Amino acid sequence: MPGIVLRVYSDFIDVLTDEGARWQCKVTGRLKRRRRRTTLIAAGDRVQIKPVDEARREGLITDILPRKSALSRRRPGAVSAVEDVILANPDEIMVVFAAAEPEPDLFLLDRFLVAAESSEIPSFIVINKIDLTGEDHARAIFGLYEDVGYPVFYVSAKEGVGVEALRKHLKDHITVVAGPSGAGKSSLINRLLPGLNLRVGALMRIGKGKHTTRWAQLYPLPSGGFIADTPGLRELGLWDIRPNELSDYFPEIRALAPHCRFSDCTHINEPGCAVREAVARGEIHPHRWQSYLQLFEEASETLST
Ligand SMILES: Nc1nc2c(ncn2[C@@H]2O[C@H](COP(=O)(O)OP(=O)(O)OP(=O)(O)O)[C@@H](O)[C@H]2O)c(=O)[nH]1
Ligand SMILES: [Mg+2]
Ligand SMILES: [Zn+2]
Repeated sequence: MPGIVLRVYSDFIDVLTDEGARWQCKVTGRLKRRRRRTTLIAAGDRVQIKPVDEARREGLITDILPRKSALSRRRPGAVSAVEDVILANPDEIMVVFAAAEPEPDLFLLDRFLVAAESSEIPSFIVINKIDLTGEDHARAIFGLYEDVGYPVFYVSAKEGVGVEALRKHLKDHITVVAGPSGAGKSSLINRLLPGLNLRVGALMRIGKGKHTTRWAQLYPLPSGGFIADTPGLRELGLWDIRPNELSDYFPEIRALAPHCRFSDCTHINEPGCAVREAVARGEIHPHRWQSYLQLFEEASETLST
């Protein structure tokens, strides 16, 4: 029976079959022994299952289909480069950051956007907790992303502000909700899907490195499709990005690159670089330029491993 993985927790995998039944499954030993440099199975993966116990809806996963896309990072702490799949087969990425608590880390935000661009998955940004700062203050911080061309929604999960506009934006496909811990991802999903009652973190926990959401999990939307909650990430190492392709993943740099003198310009030190000229004229935001330089260096360093 074909189905989709709703969540993976330790050895158990919840699968929703295309017929709409929920099964608790394990993976066959044969699949586990496959050589791989990526996550064996992740929420969002398409699978084939066979029943083991019909009455208890327990089954075995006999095949994991190739992923058509993935939101991934480099597995933290791995000796050699290993892909850590956050969610398999997302159609869209909703990047959630808080206007405050935790303080916004724009470098981390750029990493999420670059991860999305490199996987060719459309993304949009949601700034939560505007009740703490006011919308104007939030726009002053994040408005630069609107200038780059990303849709930005300003919301408060706590007060329900902006949630309707967000709901209208969701399509009947898989939207993965990603961002730092404590940004309010689960709180927002609770607003979007009343009755779900996902666990949200206690305020006192923020900043102490505790994650409230422990597994990525898909939730069916009444309008069709799924929304996927994921655990908050503190770091997002680049996965499979070469330095010379990085400029493709910054839309405002990508747009100018054809005007550089050299077609393979990396915009670091080549003469006749249209990108650096735009930086000098203030047409590329200084923060985004710093981010580009930092990620370029990181991509150059990890190239060899
Ligand atoms: N003031 C305010 N607090 C919020 C808002 N949304 C969420 N919070 C609080 O922020 C804290 C974290 O919320 P969560 O929804 O658990 O955050 P998360 O992004 O799911 O965190 P992880 O699961 O750890 O990744 C909780 O104490 C929420 O009550 C908001 O709009 N305004
Ligand atoms: Mg959560
Ligand atoms: Zn250039």
